[in-house]
Amino acid sequence: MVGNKKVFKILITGSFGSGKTTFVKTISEIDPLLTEKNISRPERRTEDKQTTTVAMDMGKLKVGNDIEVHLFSTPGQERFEFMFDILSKGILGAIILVDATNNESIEVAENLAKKIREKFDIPILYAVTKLDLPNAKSLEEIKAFLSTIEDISVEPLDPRDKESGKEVLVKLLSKIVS
Ligand SMILES: Nc1nc2c(ncn2[C@@H]2O[C@H](COP(=O)(O)OP(=O)(O)OP(=O)(O)O)[C@@H](O)[C@H]2O)c(=O)[nH]1
Ligand SMILES: [Mg+2]
Repeated sequence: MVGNKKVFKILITGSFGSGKTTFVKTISEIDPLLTEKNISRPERRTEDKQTTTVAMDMGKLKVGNDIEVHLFSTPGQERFEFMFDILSKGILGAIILVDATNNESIEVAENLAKKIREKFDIPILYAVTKLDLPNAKSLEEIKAFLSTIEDISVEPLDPRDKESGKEVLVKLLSKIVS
């Protein structure tokens, strides 16, 4: 609590390039703290994605009059995995992004959910990105793949779109306060 304000720390995680940084940039009301560096592995670099997160993204927004949300998002590359423990300290909820165009993203998301569940008893949501792209799996297909994991709902998300981003965040917040 800061005055009457409740501060909710939320973790955003998910596979490389699933849209974590885009999500924080889109919904943050402050200029977000970003740690982007040029991608060193050429096979991971595309015209649309030249940089990757090497430490974290941090953004903030207000929801209603008395909730302040602090968003922390992880790097997606395996070699920065150690940041997970640092960033997840004190989180009240987590959003795991699943890239609908990348099959590996599903397995990564499930492993992240397990990792969060081992340490925290908090609400988690899966948010599926890139559903508009021609090579994307459908939301239903992704739901079917993820259905073995207990009580984590699967929502569509376009991290480039503020309304879409806020909708997903509010769904998570309502689970936290209920
Ligand atoms: N068409 C489309 N593009 C998307 C969508 N979500 C994300 N992208 C694009 O995919 C790229 C994602 O890049 P980032 O936001 O850097 O992803 P990230 O998860 O932070 O990546 P790392 O930090 O490297 O793990 C950006 O170019 C986004 O514009 C989507 O729903 N539709
Ligand atoms: Mg990033």
